Amino acid sequence: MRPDLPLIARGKVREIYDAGPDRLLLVASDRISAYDFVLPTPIPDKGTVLTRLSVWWFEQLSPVLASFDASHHLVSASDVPASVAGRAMLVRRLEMLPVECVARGYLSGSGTKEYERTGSIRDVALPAGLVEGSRLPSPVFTPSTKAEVGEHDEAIDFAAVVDAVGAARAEELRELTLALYRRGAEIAADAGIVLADTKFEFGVDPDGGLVLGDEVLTPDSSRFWPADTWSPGAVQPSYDKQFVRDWLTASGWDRVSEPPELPEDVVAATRERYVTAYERLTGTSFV
Ligand code: Q0Z
Repeated sequence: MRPDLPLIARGKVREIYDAGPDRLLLVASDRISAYDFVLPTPIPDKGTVLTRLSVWWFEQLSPVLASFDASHHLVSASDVPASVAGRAMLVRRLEMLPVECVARGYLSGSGTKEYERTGSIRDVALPAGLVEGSRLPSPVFTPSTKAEVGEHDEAIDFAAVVDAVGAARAEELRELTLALYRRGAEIAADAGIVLADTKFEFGVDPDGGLVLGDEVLTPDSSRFWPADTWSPGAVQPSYDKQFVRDWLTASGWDRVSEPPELPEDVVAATRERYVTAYERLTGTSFV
C-alpha cells in the first residue's frame, strides 16, 4: 500500500512523499535491513513501531529543543493517508543541513576502529584501555556526511562541519546533538536499554530556525543494546536485530548474494523485540 502522492525519495526501508509545498510525508515500511541488505521478509508492525517511537521521542525531546530555541518537524501522525495510517508522519518541509549529527556514548563499530587507530574519536582524546562496548567518559559528537544510496556515511571532523554550515551553527549542532543524546540515553536507561549512539538530522525552517527532522531515536537510527547483558570487551548484541543476525549467520548465507527469507519464528521474535522496546520506553501498550 502506498499513498497517492508524488514520491520524492526512497531509502532502504522508508519513503518520502510530496504532501504540498511546505509539507512532506515520511513513511516507514516493515522492511528490515541486516549486513547492508534489505531482507525479503518484512517484520509486521515494524513501520508502525518506529513511527510511534519517533512521535513519542519528539514529544519527550521538546523541552531540550526549546532550551536551544529549536523545534521539531512533526506536524501530525494522524492526518495521513489511510493507506499508510500508523506508519507515516506529516512533517514540515525544511532546508536540510548537509551533516549527519551523530552522538556516541559508547565505543562501537567505526568508533572503536577510530579509537584503536588514534586513541581519540574525532577531536576528542580518550583514556587508554577502552574496548568495544565501553561507555565513554562523556558523549562525543561524531558528524558524518550523507552518502549516496548504497554508500556508507563518511566521517568528518568538526572543522568540516564549520565549513559546511558556519561556526555558530556548527557549535549549535554539536551542543544540541549531545544534549538530545544525553536526555535520550537517560530515558532509555530507565527502560533497560543502552542507547549506545544515535544519528540526528536537522534542517532550517523558512524563518531560519533550527529544526530536528527525520526519525529520532529509533533502533534504525541508533544502536540499542539490552542493558542487562551489557558487557564491554566484545560486540554487544543488538536489542532489535540480534535474532535476525544470528539466524542469517547460522544459515550459511554468504553476505554477497541476495539474502534468504527469514523463518516465521525469527520474524515473530524480532517483531516482539520492536514492540517490547516501544512498550518499555513509552510505558504504554503497543496494541
Ligand atoms: C529527510 C530520508 C528517505 C525518509 C530528506 N522535514 C524534512 N524536510 C526536507 N527533507 C527531509 C525532511 Cl525529514 C528529508 N530525508 C531522509 C530519506 C526516506 C527520510 F528516502 N531526506
